[in-house]
Amino acid sequence: MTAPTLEIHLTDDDLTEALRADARRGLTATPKWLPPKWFYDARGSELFEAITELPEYYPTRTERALLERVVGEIAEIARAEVLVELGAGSAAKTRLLLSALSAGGPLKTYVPQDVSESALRGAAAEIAAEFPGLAVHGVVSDFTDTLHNLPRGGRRMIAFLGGTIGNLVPAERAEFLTGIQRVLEPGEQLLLGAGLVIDPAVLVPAYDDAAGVTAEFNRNVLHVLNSRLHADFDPDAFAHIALWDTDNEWIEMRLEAGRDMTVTVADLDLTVRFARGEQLRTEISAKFRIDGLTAELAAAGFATEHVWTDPDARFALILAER
Ligand code: AVJ
Repeated sequence: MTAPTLEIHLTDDDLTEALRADARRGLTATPKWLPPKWFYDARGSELFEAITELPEYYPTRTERALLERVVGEIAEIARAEVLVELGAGSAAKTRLLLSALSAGGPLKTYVPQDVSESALRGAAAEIAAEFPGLAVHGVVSDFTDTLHNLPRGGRRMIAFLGGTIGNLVPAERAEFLTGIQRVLEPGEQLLLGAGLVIDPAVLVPAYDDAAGVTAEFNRNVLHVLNSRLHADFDPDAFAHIALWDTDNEWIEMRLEAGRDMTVTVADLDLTVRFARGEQLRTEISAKFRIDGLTAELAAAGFATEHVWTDPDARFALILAER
């Protein structure tokens, strides 16, 4: 086995700098908001892993079962030499893809990308040990602006799984998909996992579980502000809210202030006032209709080759070609 290599385009200082900018912008806006990527420090990543095991949170297990069922077909159509996985994290679903793509296929290289160096280091080492014939080259970067750092050479498939595309608003999605289209050569592919619009009675509990794990995950963004920017939020004074926005067809998570409060973000020299009942938006998680998503892909220069869905039509895997 060859030892995995790691390329770092994003340092801890870069992350702090980006959080400073996002916090200043979001906390001084009306209404207040924060981007969802700041949930994921070590504790937030653990809480997310716990969410994926909740009875109410269907997306992860649905996508995994679907991937298990169709991964052979994907490998046959894709015939990729390089698998690039955006937001690879712990690379849990990747094994399925790697096994299928390397079984008799031309796969030579795996390129996991993530913002978390520690998650990536661990995952890259494990994968390299499990797939001795594979070159593993990790990239620590922010997927929204570091696509140009992805290695070239060899027929590539970029996988973006888990439904994370739903964290982007339509304009951001267009920019993101166009960015991917630009780094790909004609004939190279994108494998996209996306949650579908379903009954809100199933959807909403997935983001508002009975055990309160999602609530704790939501409040974790305040813990991140406290530790990274020396803010003095009292996270427990905020209530978790998850609602289905029928017009935009997305889940919106918010944190609602339980009382009037004045919060200081020391590293920003910023004082933020919350009125009792005021809500801070922390995430959107858009759900899609197949037609809408293939249209968005087409607008970004992708031709949809194949769409697979689970039996309940809750989740889709889409293979699209540049
Ligand atoms: C990791 C972005 C796919 O939107 O479903 C889980 C994050 N938020 N519960 C999602 C999340 C609340 C998740 N993604």
